[in-house]
Amino acid sequence: MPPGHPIILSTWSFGRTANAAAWPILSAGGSALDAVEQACIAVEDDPAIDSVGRGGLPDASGVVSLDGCIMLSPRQCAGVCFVRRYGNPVSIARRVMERTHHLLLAGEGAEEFAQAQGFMPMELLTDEAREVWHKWRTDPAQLKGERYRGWLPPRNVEEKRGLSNLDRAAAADEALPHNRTHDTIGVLAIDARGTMAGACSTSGMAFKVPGRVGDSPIIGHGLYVDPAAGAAVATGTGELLMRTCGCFLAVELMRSGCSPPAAAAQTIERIADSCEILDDHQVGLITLAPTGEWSAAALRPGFRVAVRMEHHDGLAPAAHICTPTRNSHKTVEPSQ
Ligand code: SD4
Repeated sequence: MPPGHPIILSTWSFGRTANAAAWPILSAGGSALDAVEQACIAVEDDPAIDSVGRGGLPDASGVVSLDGCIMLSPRQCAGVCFVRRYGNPVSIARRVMERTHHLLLAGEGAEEFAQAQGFMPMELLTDEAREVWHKWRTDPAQLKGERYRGWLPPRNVEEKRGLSNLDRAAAADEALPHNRTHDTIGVLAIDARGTMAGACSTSGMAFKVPGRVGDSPIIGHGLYVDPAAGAAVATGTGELLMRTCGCFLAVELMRSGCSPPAAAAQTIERIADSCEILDDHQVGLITLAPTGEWSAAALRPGFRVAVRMEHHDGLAPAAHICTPTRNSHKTVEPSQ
């Protein structure tokens, strides 16, 4: 993107809220780093959004744990995971990036670091989220351990209660079963000076096994930014992205000459080739080149990207949806 023309891209319909919070920063000549942080904060701080920040649905034991990361370049990035007492993981991750030599802080250590940095602790579990968890916990199918396969959480529930807040045009697609749990806020931006940054934030899978951490706080899995090659951010079933180092793969494809549409499409096809894809799995991936060219791909229909730039503020569907016949995974028998 030529300097002077900022752009911000955020996952899902609530990405418009994120973009609206960040646009004043970008349009006033502010930094992409501030913009992506502010975009995530806007969604983290909305208790009505039950897949990010305070108000997120809890794990199987009823505890909310948050993950997030932020990235400017391989030298400037960090994440935090399994944060149970602070509501803005992306801001804590930014402090880890700016004030430590570490890349990832987890659990109690991340919380102690947040406290030392002056962040205010808060209760992340809202009454509404507790009620949804309680219903899940007492669901006969869950108690029998069949429908949810023991400890495996039911997928695709995270966005249910947020639907009333969604753009009406997108709501029908996003109500499809495979789109309902996949609501990480992932953001990529280029500022007026041409600097790229990215961030993502999530409460992860609803009713996950306590201790489960997904792709969103892990550099290279849920987010990757390399000013020399491009940036990618992802949402959806974290395990699929982690099995393939999804965002790193997308950026490496751009480094080796792929356009953003080709890099996004090839990454999604690789995921489908490498992993067992269940009916309600979803992955959405946004790719952005340093030139400002961007694209998105998804395993299934329904993924949308909120796009904001000068004279444009809208929602766009993924340009590429996974080829359906590709979902044939193979397992490898270990040698005796
Ligand atoms: C995760 N990718 O924890 C994140 C969150 C998400 O549907 O998108 N959930 O797997």
